[in-house]
Amino acid sequence: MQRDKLQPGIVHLGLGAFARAHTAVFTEEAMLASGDFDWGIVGVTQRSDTVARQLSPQDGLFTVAERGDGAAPLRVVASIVEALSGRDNPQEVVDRIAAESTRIVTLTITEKGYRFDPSTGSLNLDDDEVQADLAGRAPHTAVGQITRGLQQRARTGAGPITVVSCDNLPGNGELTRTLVRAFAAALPAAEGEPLLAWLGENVTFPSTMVDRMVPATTPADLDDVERELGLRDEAAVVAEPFKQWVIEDNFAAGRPRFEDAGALFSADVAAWEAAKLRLLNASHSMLAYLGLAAGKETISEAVGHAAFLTACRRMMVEEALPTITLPPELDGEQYCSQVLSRFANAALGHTTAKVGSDGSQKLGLRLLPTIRGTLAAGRQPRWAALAVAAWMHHVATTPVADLNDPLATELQATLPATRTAATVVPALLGFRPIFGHDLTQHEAFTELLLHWYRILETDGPDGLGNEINHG
Ligand code: CS2
Repeated sequence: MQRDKLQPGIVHLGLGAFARAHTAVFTEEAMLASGDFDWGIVGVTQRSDTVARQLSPQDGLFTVAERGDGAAPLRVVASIVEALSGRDNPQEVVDRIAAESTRIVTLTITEKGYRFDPSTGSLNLDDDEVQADLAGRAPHTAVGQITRGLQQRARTGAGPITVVSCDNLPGNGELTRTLVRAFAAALPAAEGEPLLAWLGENVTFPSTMVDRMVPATTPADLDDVERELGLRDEAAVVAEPFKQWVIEDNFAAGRPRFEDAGALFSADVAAWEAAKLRLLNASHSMLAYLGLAAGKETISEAVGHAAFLTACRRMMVEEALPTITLPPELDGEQYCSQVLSRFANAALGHTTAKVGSDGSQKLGLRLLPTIRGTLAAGRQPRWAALAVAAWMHHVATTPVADLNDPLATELQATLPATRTAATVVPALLGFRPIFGHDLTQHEAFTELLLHWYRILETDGPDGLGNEINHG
């Protein structure tokens, strides 16, 4: 890539390992294949400045090291033209979004970064950070940064722009649009009303489905890359060879030719996203919590446990597949087998702790739709209930300081001092931000949770293995 040709055109919020191994790679490939170099990325870190500090002295360059069968040689990616710490330069982030040259904002901020209230599906206006952004400080939340950036664009006449969510959320484009509009609507009317009108005319929010397994980079990964590359790269990332991006083609101000990089443009992103969340992400979470209960450090070790593999496959085939409509291009059985073999990639080192983090934000999107759909069809969501019971066990047996979840304190506060199936299951099932109101009413579902939880607490993973194999 001739970097002097590269012009900034994209602001990316959330510069974690996933963004570097996915979005930045697709963007670079699209620019190389098409010769249109107007899509350099200004990357913004959200909560911590680490990645900005690692990338800046390297001029934004970093290595992607694929791990597993079919891995390509090391690759140095050059599509990031600048890395900014959003925490330390909040006004700069607004200015970059508002710059005339910026035509796309992409986001990988994880589920919790959206600060939405699952009970209303809209912005959590009680959130302290959201309130502080609304009160007029240089914004710290992603939704605040985007909305203030768009507001400045509207004022300066910088023109239309597209906001692209790349997180694992159903209808992520529509959700982002709802949150941005909710932020604008919560501003004083004299500011909010003209902004809402401008948004309607000038900003699109296509939905996307993103897929690539990208673990957190470890010091050992950096040493391996150094040996292979002959240079120390503090911002290197490791990833599986597979990558996929399905995008709704609804861009307000042009876009890179992502199709030249292998992305698929589709009018049916919702079906792709449902398939991915309820097959891949749901079983990922299941393996993470079963794996944590059995002392397995990585997803590949967890899926290597024969009974866990069976439970996972049966959840996908017997419960998730019958409750979704697949996009016509996708063969369900083949997709499930491919997902399981991707999980088995031992070279990736994807940890159960990482995938098991933020369960309160993930369960409702990945597992509960399958449970609700199966119950509505008059069947027992036996396997999905096992995944939820394993999550409950994880929450109830992990000290609050070690529970990696934005709602760790609230979850622990709902739990009684004596923790057995009979106390933990109803307490956690009554936790409304995750389970809402309907699921507590389902006796059959509660029974399934109690059944699995009892086995986990009394017989441990071996007993669980027997029960799964005979189930
Ligand atoms: C994982 C995902 O950490 C998690 O919750 O399930 O990050 C998963 O690796 C990606 O969605 C794969 O595309």
